[in-house]
This record gives sequence, structure tokens and C-alpha cells, in this order.
Amino acid sequence: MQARTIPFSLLTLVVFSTIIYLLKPFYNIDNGISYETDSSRTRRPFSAPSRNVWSELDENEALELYEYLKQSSAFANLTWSSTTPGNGSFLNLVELLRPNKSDVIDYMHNEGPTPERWARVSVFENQEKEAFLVEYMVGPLPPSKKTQILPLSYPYNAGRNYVQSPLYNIFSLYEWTMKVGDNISDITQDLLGATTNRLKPSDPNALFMGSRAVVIEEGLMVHWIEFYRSGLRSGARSMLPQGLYFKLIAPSPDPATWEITEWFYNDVLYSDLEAFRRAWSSPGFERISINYDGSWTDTEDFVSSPDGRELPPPLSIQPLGPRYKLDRKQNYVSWMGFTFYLSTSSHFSLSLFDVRYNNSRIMYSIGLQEALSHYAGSEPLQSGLEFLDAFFGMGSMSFSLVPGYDCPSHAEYLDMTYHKNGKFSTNKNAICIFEYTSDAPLQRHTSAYGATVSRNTYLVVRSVSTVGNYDYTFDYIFYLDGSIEVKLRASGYIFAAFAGQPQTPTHDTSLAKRSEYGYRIHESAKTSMHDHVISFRADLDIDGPTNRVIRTDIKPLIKTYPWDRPEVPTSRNTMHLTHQVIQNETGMDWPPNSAAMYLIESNSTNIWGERRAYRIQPGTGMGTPIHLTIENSTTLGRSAAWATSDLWFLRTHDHEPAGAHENNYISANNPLIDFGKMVDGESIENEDLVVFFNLGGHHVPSSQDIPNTLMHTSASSVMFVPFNFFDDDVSRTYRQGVRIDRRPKDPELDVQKGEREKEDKYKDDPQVKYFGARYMHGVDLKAKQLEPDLSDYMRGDFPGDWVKNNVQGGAWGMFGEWAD
Ligand SMILES: *[C@@H]1O[C@H](CO)[C@@H](O)[C@H](O)[C@H]1NC(C)=O
Ligand SMILES: *[C@@H]1O[C@H](CO)[C@@H](O)[C@H](O)[C@H]1NC(C)=O
Ligand SMILES: *[C@@H]1O[C@H](CO)[C@@H](O)[C@H](O)[C@H]1NC(C)=O
Ligand SMILES: *[C@@H]1O[C@H](CO)[C@@H](O)[C@H](O)[C@H]1NC(C)=O
Ligand SMILES: *[C@@H]1O[C@H](CO)[C@@H](O)[C@H](O)[C@H]1NC(C)=O
Ligand SMILES: *[C@@H]1O[C@H](CO)[C@@H](O)[C@H](O)[C@H]1NC(C)=O
Ligand SMILES: *[C@@H]1O[C@H](CO)[C@@H](O)[C@H](O)[C@H]1NC(C)=O
Ligand SMILES: *[C@@H]1O[C@H](CO)[C@@H](O)[C@H](O)[C@H]1NC(C)=O
Ligand SMILES: [Cu+2]
Repeated sequence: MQARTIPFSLLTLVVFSTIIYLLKPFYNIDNGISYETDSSRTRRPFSAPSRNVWSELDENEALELYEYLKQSSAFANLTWSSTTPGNGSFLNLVELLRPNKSDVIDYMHNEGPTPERWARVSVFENQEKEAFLVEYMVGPLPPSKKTQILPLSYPYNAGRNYVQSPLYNIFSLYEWTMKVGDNISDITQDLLGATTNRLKPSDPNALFMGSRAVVIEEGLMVHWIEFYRSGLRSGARSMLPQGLYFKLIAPSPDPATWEITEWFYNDVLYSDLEAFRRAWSSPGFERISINYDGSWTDTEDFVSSPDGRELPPPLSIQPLGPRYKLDRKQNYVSWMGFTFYLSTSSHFSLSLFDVRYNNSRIMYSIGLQEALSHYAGSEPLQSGLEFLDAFFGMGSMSFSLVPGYDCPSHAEYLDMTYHKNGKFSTNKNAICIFEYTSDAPLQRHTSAYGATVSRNTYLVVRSVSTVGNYDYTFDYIFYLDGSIEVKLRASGYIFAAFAGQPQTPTHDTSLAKRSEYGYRIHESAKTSMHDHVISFRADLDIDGPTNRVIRTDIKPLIKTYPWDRPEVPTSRNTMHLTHQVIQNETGMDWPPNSAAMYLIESNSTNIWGERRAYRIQPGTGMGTPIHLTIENSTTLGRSAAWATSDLWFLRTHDHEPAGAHENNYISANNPLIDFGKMVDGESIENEDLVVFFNLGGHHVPSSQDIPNTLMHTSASSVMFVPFNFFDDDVSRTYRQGVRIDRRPKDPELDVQKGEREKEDKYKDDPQVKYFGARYMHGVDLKAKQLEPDLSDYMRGDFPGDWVKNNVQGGAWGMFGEWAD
């Protein structure tokens, strides 16, 4: 067996949540192909007005930085990559330290200097009995005489630049838990019909370990660990829990100090292995049914041919090329009055910066902060299961999209790049951009003398983060009226709970007990209720940075009007608007019955004297986005206070560029960024404001989530909609449509007579008039304009046969190699 280099950051990733073992292999397809439309190659050149100051470090910048770090005495003992991470220091990640807003604004509007490029450097520093993840800021980027290395703590309200890590050696944890499996192979063979197989991780019948943290704090780690079937058939490991659990107590990163205490099987908690073994070997020990893999986890049906499946569906085409403009070098987009820059990050995926309409900024930035999923259940794993997915890398796990299926065949693609373990990584074709025309019009009206209808064409920027079992599809959508939507759809495998049945199945009788946390979806599995709370941060600048928040309530009213007398003897029952300025930083919820509006108002007015504003509101998802149901979650500690309200209005500060840190997951009680501390009652009236809002939902999966959760029913969305921002609806300028004129030729009735008579062609007026372009000629389509040619999709620099990777790399090989 060939020695392998496992990227260290990925090792830590696996260490902290061995549950990730449950998950299916990831892959990044680097076949050297950039999927572009024919027309996009012949497009007019287009350049951003200025450099993208938020662009991730490029490969050269990173190389210069590595050279600099290697030569600096501060990092004298730093190792770049290692097959045996343990004692010593290792480079975790480098990425752009985004410039301060104040410096960027100075540069863009006041001819200030170009903001310096700085890097954020994260280092794993292991000591004798303790391990730390430590952060530095290094800049201005070398080569420069001024480059310095400083502790990075200004964005962190913990006042420090590190978190303590409970582990430093992936191999020890993996070996350790798998040894437990070896030690009780007689029991697992008997109860689960399988054993662990350390020598052959590709064994589809082998058992693996999944875990969830009970406690991670100041070096102490307690986990409940459960046996899982491999899920190698379809990648459904998260649906294959086996119902045998043990508790691991790790008081330090040193495996010599670890111990197993309790065991759990069939609703019985055993104080130690001996007690469990005694019970197991005694007569009458009750076995429960086994949760086998099988066709029930297959996502595809290659066989059935119900009526209709033999014909391909209608599709969107773009035969004359895109109407948006894209500067690929600066990741800058312009479309129908909108312009914005794209920026990516390994943990936080895609963000947009300097979003403008008609060259006036609406948002300084908008981007993902964190993705929480929090479970509940009646057994040791599900009852406290929780993920903060930024830890695992929402960006580095934004994998290659599949052209024609993830995005329309005419979409264009951008890559996601990041630097981990001293290595430059590219997820090819991870972001797609396309225009799409909705099936429903944007506007229509039938009048006495005609009908007018406008198409609703919008621009979408999409990426998908596949974090283990779950696929989060994120869309930023731009509409012709100036609205911006952020939409999340989820798919993939749910986390199921083990629900084995006794040998003589007794049907649970009480609905309350039977379905307290979920529903049965297979012989030995149930669903687990959970909340998805996905946090976004939008730094709004509605016509300048000086904004305020108004809550306008729609309220019932009892009022007496003089003109109602005497017919209405008492008062009229009616309704009205009430307006309240939100004066201080606070969290708010979406109102019941949608009976209130939140407006972010500018300091300027439209021509009607009304304050120009954008309204933030639930968008086109299923229901209203949520906040976390669980109050004071035992698992979350202080790591995700943002999850407790639907939206938050805060003051923008250079030292508060984010509401979450990816390492909050392993430092829940003492996180680097405690969002709760950011909401400290500062005045937000006529200040520079930032809004935090959630997407997500209460996910109560049913048998319809098997094999996969479906995107159309798991969507959630928030929209920013212009509200008195323009003097009227600006989509009229941009939209394309038709007017069918059925006005009689009676000159008396022809209100546009004067105009019409000026037109020579009045006589031939077809009475069908188009505004904006339309298709005038037929188009010749190549097959690939409908179905991109995916035959080459697996070609090129592909990481190779995944079974081989598994054999060589162990269970994490699936992730280590494939995710890179
Ligand atoms: C590097 O390692 C040496 C030997 O263990 C130690 O004396 C020195 O302090 C370390 N340097 C840094 C900067 O940590
Ligand atoms: C770390 O290094 C010390 C001293 O070299 C050694 O005693 C200890 O066992 C090492 N720990 C691990 C986990 O390798
Ligand atoms: C496995 O069993 C052996 C012998 O009983 C014991 O010494 C060892 O600690 C066990 N290992 C684990 C990881 O449980
Ligand atoms: C766009 O900006 C120009 C120049 O500032 C202004 O005259 C025009 O009214 C703006 N259009 C809209 C729709 O705001
Ligand atoms: C806008 O802000 C300026 C300075 O803070 C203030 O003097 C002015 O009254 C504000 N305008 C409006 C319409 O509130
Ligand atoms: C959560 O914590 C708050 C503040 O400490 C307390 O008022 C509230 O009762 C707690 N709720 C629960 C369910 O523990
Ligand atoms: C950004 O501003 C903070 C103060 O809020 C400062 O400490 C930090 O050095 C600045 N960052 C850069 C890259 O200039
Ligand atoms: C709101 O902000 C104002 C101005 O900073 C301050 O005087 C007031 O005390 C704050 N109110 C609360 C409830 O924090
Ligand atoms: Cu879910």
C-alpha cells in the first residue's frame, strides 16, 4: 500500500466530526473543461470599473506568502503538510483577509489608496497535552517591505486569536474507534450481522462509526458514537444507523487518556462494556431488527418507463447569447442595471460585494455566515446532534456543478478556489450564472382595448455546497424591478434515526410516543425532526450608508368618520398603518399573518417626497424562514446566538465583519465570535446598518424524503424589494413584452391618435406591438445547446478510482482525496 498524504485541514475536519464518516464521497471534477456557451466566447470585451478588492488570494499571492512564512522566525517550526499530524505546528489555511469597508469606501469614493491586500493565516499549534487553532493576519502581502505578522483578533469579540482544539491526531481517533469495533466484533456480528473492516474500507458490508459531540470545551471532548453501515451502495450512510452506541470521553488530545464508559442498545443503557457483554451473552437477551442498506437508498430508477418518460422535457435555450456581461478576471457582473462583484471563501462559500443598481449602491456586501442544522430524538445520537457547517467548509465543499442539470445548458461557470494545507485547490465550475425566463409573466393587463404582457426574465448566480449528506443550493436572483432574492433549496440524504423493531414487532400505539420526533420510513429507521437555520449577512447601503429601520405594522382600527353618520351609528371597523423607528440594535421576527413590514430607509427621498427604501421580506420559498425552535440549546452554547431570531439589525463596524466563525463549532461556550455580544444596543438610527437574516425551515422528514429530500418543497427565501426607492417601477425600462391593441378605429376613442397619425406605417399597424427584442428568426440548435456533452465530464485530472482511495486512505480517504 502506497503512503498517502492526507491534507491536514481535512483531517481535522474528520476528527471533529467522525459523523462525516457517514457521508458519501465528494468529488470535484477537474476535467479541464470550462462549460461556456458558444456565444459567450464571442462576446464583447467587458471590464470591471475597478479591481475586485475582495477576490480570494490567487496562486501567486499564496506562493509568495508561503515563501515569506517559511523565512519568518515566527513560523520557524511550521510544517506544511504531514502524514502524521500530532505534536508540532501545521498550516491549516490561508485566505484573503477582506479589506475593511471604511478603506474600500475611501478608495472607491474619495480617491483613497488602493486597500492593502492582507491574508488570514490559520495554524494548528499542538503542544504536549493541548492543541490550538491560532489565527494571524499577514500583510501587506509580500513582496513588500512593510509585511508584518500580527495576531488576528480585531474581528473576534472573544479578544483572542485562537480556539482550543480537543484533538490533534486523526489517525489516533480513527484507529481508536475502529479498534473498539474490532474488540466487539463477536457482538456486532451477532447483533448487526457485520463487523468493522479496517483493512478493507471499501467493504460494502463493513461497519463504520458516526458520532456527535456531547461536550467540546477547553480540550475536553465527550462523544456518543454509533455504528453505521457503510452506505457504499448509494452514499446513504446517514440513513444507515445501527442502533449500537458507546460514549467516548477524551479529557485531552492524547489518546492514552481516552476511555469508553457507557454502552446503549435497544433502549438499555449499560454502565460499561462488561455489563453489556454479560447481558448479551445471557439467555433471553432481546435483539432488534437490523437497518440494512438496499434498493430503498437508491436515488435513481434506471428501469421504469411510465408514460411520458420516453420524451425529454421542454428546456430553456439562449441561442443569441447572454445579455449579462461578465468580467471573468475580476468576477464582476453587469445585468439590466445591476452590477456586482463575486468573492469566495473556503468556509463561507460565495458572497457578493458592491451590489449596485444604476450605479447606486444597494448593498456593500451580502453573503452566507453559517449553516446550522439541529436535531432532536429519542436516542443518544439524534438527541443532541447539531452541525455548524461552515466548519466543514461551505466553499471548499462547493463542488463541480453538472451542466444542463444543476443549471440550464446555457449557463456559464466560475471556479471556487481556496488554499488549505499549503496547497492551492480549485473546484472547477462550482458557480453558475445564467438568465432564465419564468413561465409566469412579470406584468400583464387586459384593458377594454387591448392586453399587455411582459416577460419575467431574471439573473441567477448559483452554487451548491454538499456538506456530507446534505446539498445546499444557494441562489442569488436579480429581478428587473431592482429586487434581489436569496434562496436556498436543500436536497440529499436525511439523517435518519435508528428505530429497530423487537423480534416480535409490537406496533407502537400512542401517536404521541410513536411520532414524537419523526416518522417511520423503513423497517429499522425513522426520520428525525431538525431545524435548518442558515444565516446571511447583508450590509445595506440604501443610497448611501446612512440608513434607518422602520417597522410598519398593518393593524386593525376602530374609527369614527363624520361621513359615516348616521348610517353607521357607532364606529367603523377598519385598518391602518403604524410606523415605528427601530432605534437600537435588536433581533426581530417575521410577524404573524405577515402583518408588518421592515423597511431599510435611506436618508434621501424620491420625487414624491417619500423616503427611498428597500423592504426585506420572506420571498418565494415554502413558508416563512425560521429561527431555531430549541431554546438555549445545550449543544450550541454561545456559538450561534443569531439563530434565535429571524432577523437582526445591527450597526456596521470594521471590527464586526462577520457574525460567525467557522471554529465556533469546536468552541461553543467560548467562541471567537459571540453574535450575542454584537447585539449590544447601539443606536441604529441614521447609521451604517447591517442586517442578519435566516433561511431554512423546520424539517420534519417523511417517507417522501426517501431516498432524497426534494428541492421544491425544501426551499426558503428572503427578498430585498425596492420600496419607494424609485419614482415608479423601473422594470418598465428593461422588460420585454407585447401589447395587443384592439382599440377601435374610431378616432374619438383613439387616445393615442395624435401619435399614431405621425407614424407612416399607421395603416399597416398590425395592432401587435413588441417592446424590447423578440425572436425574429428560427434558430438552428446543436444537441449540446439542449444537453451539454457530459461524456467528457469524468475525463482529466480526476482523483481516480474511489474504491482504491478508500482502501488506501481509510474511510477519510473518501473525503481527503475527493474533496481536494
Ligand atoms: C521551535 O522549536 C524549538 C525546539 O522545539 C523551540 O525551542 C522554539 O521555541 C520553537 N520556535 C517557535 C517560534 O515556536
Ligand atoms: C508529543 O511529544 C511528546 C514529547 O516528544 C511525547 O511524549 C508525546 O507522546 C507526543 N504525543 C503524541 C500524541 O504524539
Ligand atoms: C480492546 O480490548 C483490549 C483487550 O481487552 C483492551 O486492552 C483495549 O483497551 C481495547 N481497546 C479499545 C479501543 O477498546
Ligand atoms: C439612474 O441614474 C441617473 C444618473 O444618476 C439618473 O438620472 C436616473 O434617474 C437613474 N434612474 C433610475 C431608474 O433611478
Ligand atoms: C440626512 O442626513 C443628514 C445628516 O445626518 C440630515 O441633516 C438630514 O436631515 C437627513 N435627511 C433626511 C431626509 O432625513
Ligand atoms: C433561556 O435563557 C434565558 C436567559 O437566561 C431564560 O430567561 C430562559 O428561561 C431560558 N429558557 C429555557 C427554555 O431554558
Ligand atoms: C481593519 O480595521 C481594524 C479596526 O477596526 C484594524 O484593527 C485592522 O487592522 C484593519 N484591517 C486592515 C487589514 O487594515
Ligand atoms: C439606544 O441608543 C441610544 C443612542 O446610542 C441610547 O442613548 C439608548 O440608551 C439606547 N437604548 C437602549 C434601550 O439600549
Ligand atoms: Cu433537513
